[in-house]
Amino acid sequence: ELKDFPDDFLWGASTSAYQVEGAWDEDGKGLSVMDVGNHPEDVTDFKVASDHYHNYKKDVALMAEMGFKTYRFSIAWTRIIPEGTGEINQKGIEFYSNLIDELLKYDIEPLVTMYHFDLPLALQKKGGWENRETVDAFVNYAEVLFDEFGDRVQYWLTINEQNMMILHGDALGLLEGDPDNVKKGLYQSNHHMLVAQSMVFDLCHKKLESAKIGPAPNISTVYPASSKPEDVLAANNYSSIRNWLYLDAAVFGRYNATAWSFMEEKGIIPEIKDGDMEILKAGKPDFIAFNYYTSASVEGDFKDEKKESNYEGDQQVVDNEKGLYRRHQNEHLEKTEFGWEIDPIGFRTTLREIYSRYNLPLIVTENGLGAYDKLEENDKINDNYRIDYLKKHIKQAQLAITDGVELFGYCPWSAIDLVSTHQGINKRYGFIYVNRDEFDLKDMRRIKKKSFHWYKDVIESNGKH
Ligand code: BGP
Repeated sequence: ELKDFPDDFLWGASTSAYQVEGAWDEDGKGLSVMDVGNHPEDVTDFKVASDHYHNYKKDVALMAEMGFKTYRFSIAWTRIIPEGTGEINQKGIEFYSNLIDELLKYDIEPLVTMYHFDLPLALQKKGGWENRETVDAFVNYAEVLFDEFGDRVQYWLTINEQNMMILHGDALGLLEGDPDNVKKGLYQSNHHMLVAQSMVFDLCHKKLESAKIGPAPNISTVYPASSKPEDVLAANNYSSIRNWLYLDAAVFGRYNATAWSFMEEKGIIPEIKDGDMEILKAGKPDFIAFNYYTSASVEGDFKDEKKESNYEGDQQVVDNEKGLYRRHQNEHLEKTEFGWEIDPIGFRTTLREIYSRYNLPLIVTENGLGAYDKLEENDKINDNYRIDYLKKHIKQAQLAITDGVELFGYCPWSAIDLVSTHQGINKRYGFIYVNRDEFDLKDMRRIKKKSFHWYKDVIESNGKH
């Protein structure tokens, strides 16, 4: 028999600072790598975004109307500490303090990501995460957040999609320099992020008695293209390198053996300082947050070097790793307008895999469908495709709970329309429409989509819709 969602289940939705706030250079904010990234000519940058910075009260009121129990947002490091280290910007503190108070006014639990892709540019110029000093900068920044907001924030997330930053480092502003050394640099950055994260887990527990903290990678189950042993092995390779490398380090405090041997073979073992492995062991998360959009499929047949992969989407699948895995288009799945495969059952499998491996409570911090929504007459947006996607995933979440998975919250991407990481504002994810185009800001009006009303019913009925 189907189990219900727990009574105190955290229904909500997510955003990130650089994608939603705008006000990129206001009130003392420093520049982040996202402010200076190269954008394709037909895609908007993050300067104005959804102008949430000036509209947060209105936006939070709409979230409250949907009945949100939680709201997952990120804090822009560069609003708090414009140069990454050193001086603190009171105006930045004030903005997030007001946002948190506004949420609490409606009994919405703030779920705070400390760092969502937007590294301070000043730190990037000194080598970014490859530079060991960024570890201390991050721990110092986290301490400021705990001091300023720890009295009101119970749930913390360290780093958004660290695994995607490493696997797609070039796309996320993390990369510079000699391409031959790029991988080595990325895996060094990865090590530093893991160390920084564990130190912050530890710091959180020392400073804040009842707060809870966890990592927020993008995790998805990996399918072999067939039952051929080579394909199954390839899926195991990819899952180790894509998923478990990150969570094994965060939870068990050790490197995943398969991922380690991959790093050895590539000659990209990071420099590990004395005491680092002890740090990884000491800092433990209270829960695991993860983002899930789709599953991944790979094959392991490398005999025919010239054979093209059948893969044609642009979703979050890693480049081929010769001898280990090659991406594969899963012919059993439908795709979104943007070519991302839709796999609700894979969501249930992913939930089970994470829970049985780590035995920690789970929360979903992103899940959703990007589409070109159409604003029709009388301000209607009939985003039935989004409702359909979310409905199927919620159903699978409930099945996972029935399987015994301890899931305590669900935050789809995104609460409100915002600028996609690579594809601009017209790849929309929100329950709330923002009336602007890539280059025409129009009136920035907020309009409730059909999914807004649907999600309100879902929350009201605790998932029965
Ligand atoms: C995740 C990121 C988000 C968001 C989302 C959708 O990887 O954490 O920041 O961008 O993907 O991706 P996209 O914007 O590319 O459609």
